[in-house]
Amino acid sequence: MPNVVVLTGSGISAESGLSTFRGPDGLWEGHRVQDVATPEGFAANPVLVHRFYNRLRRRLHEVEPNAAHHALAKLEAALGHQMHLVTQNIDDLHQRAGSTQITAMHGELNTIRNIATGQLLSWTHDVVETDQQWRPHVVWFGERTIGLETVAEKLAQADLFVAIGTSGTVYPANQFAAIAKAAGATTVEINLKPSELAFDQTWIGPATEQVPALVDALLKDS
Ligand code: BJW
Repeated sequence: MPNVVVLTGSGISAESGLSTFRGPDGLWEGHRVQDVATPEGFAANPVLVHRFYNRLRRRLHEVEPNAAHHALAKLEAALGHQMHLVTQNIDDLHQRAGSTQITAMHGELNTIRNIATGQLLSWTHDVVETDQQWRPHVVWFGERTIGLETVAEKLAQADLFVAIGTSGTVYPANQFAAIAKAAGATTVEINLKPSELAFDQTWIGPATEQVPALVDALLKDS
């Protein structure tokens, strides 16, 4: 059985109805990135930032995991601890599909963090817009990503690395394919169009078609 590391980005949730970040209908359309996705933006205007994330959090109640999320949960059920899922997404669709071995490296929309103490609280509804004690538990630009040590360990042991629905524009996730490759893994990308990163194989097409096909191929081989 191979050790598999899967990295997902917003493209895997697009067919569930959630916006990706970059592109014409991107999530940040109408907002400057520095206003809603940086600690400086939150310090300057917490009302705007809470309103932005409250709207995203509400949207989560309206969407469901798709065939790609379910296929990855099925792969984990077959491989157990030999599969690790690293997601850049802050939605909870992998968890709702049944994946459990997850590093949510950019945080989670359904968790808020106390700014003074660091305490985490599960939170599925609106935060009062004027609240300045609690912030979304998401990783903004310039902040340290979550669980990087675990990810580094998993990449070092990987036989197969698969990146799904990510543009590869954001550091440090855009380094993972090269790290896995250097450790001896085969690298595969699934995307509507190839990103600018180097992979051994590129599977072009929607995640809801390509991910179940890849998982079926892996399970047939193992
Ligand atoms: C489909 C599909 C379908 C569509 N099927 N595919 C210069 C200045 C300042 C900082 C930097 C700098 N240069 C580099 C940096 C570092 C910075 C960075 O990378 N910036 C670049 C953008 C320039 N990175 C950071 O700051 C990170 N932290 C860090 O480096 O810390 C260092 C540190 C160390 C020690 C102490 C302190 C610090 C943190 C990055 C945090 C990113 N956070 C965000 C926002 C989260 C909150 C929110 O939701 O608002 O995370 S940014 C945003 O981008 C989000 C995503 O997770 C991330 C990646 O985007 P993703 O998922 O790839 O989406 P898209 O839209 O780009 O791509 C979608 C893809 O899907 C496309 O390819 C489509 O084709 C595809 N697709 N439909 C298959 N159906």
